[in-house]
Amino acid sequence: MPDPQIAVVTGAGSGIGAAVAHELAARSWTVVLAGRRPDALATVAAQGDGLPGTLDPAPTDVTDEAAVRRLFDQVVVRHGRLDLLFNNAGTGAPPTEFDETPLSAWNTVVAVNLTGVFLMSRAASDLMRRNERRGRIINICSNTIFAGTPNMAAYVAAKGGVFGFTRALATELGKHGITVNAVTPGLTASDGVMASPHAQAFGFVEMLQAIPGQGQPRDIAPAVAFLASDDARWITGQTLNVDGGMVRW
Ligand code: 4PL
Repeated sequence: MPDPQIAVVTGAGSGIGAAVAHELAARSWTVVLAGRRPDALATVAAQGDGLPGTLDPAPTDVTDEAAVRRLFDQVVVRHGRLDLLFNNAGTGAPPTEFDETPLSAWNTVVAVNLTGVFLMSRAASDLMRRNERRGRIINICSNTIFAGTPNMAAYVAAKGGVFGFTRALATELGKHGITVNAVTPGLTASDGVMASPHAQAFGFVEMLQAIPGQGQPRDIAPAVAFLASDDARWITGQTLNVDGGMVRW
């Protein structure tokens, strides 16, 4: 058996993060589950029992620089290297017109969705370079950056930042054998969305989709697994829209 490939997945305690962790474990990856809630990470690990790969919980807040450093120290000690960083952790805010968005909500949304991606990518690329292995970074963005979806300006702005950061990082890291790509899901029936007022928006987005139905985390995971695979080795700086055809651009 070849050595397993090692991934870090953020926001792994629920939704798209959990689905991607299971998809990678089904493909025999070792997946470090990063997230804030130890109980949720333990549940995701238990649900993956019986898959050929390994699920290794590592409680982490991606906005905390010291916690991010500890996470990658742990990756080195336990697994010795890193092949994939999947930046999935994200948060929304209650739907609000932009001029009624409190600064505190704006700052939280930017911290988790954008600054977290910066902190995680910086630490991960250090490790990928040091090990002189090819590496992959995949960022979860959102189709709202194309639609300009109303009443979520902080989120659209932060995800637009992720879109730009993906291109900038791809340019800088290509020479180190690291590809950087993004996936833009549409509204997805994840735990986070279903617990929020955004769950009310499915009727609207389904009206715009080419394919009827509600996007599920399992509909997003295979696209991420493809970008993580060697089949995607010549793809970098790209953004793949996975939304049932709501946005065509
Ligand atoms: C179309 O990523 O893609 C609402 C909330 N509507 O978070 C999203 C759409 C939301 C979306 C999203």
